[in-house]
Amino acid sequence: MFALTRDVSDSINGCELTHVARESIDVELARRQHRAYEYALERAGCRIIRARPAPDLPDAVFVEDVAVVLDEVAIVARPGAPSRRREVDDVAEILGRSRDRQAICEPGTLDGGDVLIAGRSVFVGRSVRTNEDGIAQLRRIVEPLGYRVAAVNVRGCLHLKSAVTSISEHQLLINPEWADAGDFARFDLVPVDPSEPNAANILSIDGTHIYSSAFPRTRDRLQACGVTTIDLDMSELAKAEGALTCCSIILREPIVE
Ligand code: CIR
Repeated sequence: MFALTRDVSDSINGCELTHVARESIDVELARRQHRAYEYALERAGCRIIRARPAPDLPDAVFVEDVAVVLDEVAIVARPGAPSRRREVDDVAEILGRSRDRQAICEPGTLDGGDVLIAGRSVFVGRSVRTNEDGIAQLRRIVEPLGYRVAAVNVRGCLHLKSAVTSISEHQLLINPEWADAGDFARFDLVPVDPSEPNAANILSIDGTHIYSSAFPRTRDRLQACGVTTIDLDMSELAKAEGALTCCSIILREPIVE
């Protein structure tokens, strides 16, 4: 497996923020935390492929948002925040070397953080970043390939994957205040501890679960369900409103380097 990542940009203190107040980010500490994240990805069996650094693009580390990758096709996103649109070029170029590539076009907007893939189901959040046109374009690209797209509502957070992520094929971690549990009725749902609203983002790769050390109560809930986590301190990227899934794109097919 491969994980596409991108270094923390020098300009990260100019990042987009929607639901969190601006706090100073220690860039060097953010880089160390990001390296530890890459190391955890390696422990999970991924080979790291880094996109070229983009020092002038503050949010470039959050590669998840710029593409949605399925085995059959890479869909280049059109981020809802105009400041993030130039992030797509390098990542699209890398992905296009090894697979068919499609793109979300104006007037559609779509952030990869709003797309949760569970088997052949593709859940897309209607969020501040992803609009109906973006969802319709995604549907037109993936449904002919045998995927089923379900648009779901998200509230109170940035992206769908701030509210719900996969633990395994059958199990999701969810903040039911931010996404409706009824939209995910066929899954076993593990709700976050109510005192930890941001705790629903877990990065699960073939049975290895990478998680933030900021959410001990929810981690206890996960452990009670038999889910053991690799815990990382991601304090600096959390100040940029980023979580764990945001910092990589996981691919099963090789990338041509
Ligand atoms: C943004 O607002 O776009 C970035 N500061 C954070 C993006 C986090 N990405 C994600 O949740 N997928």
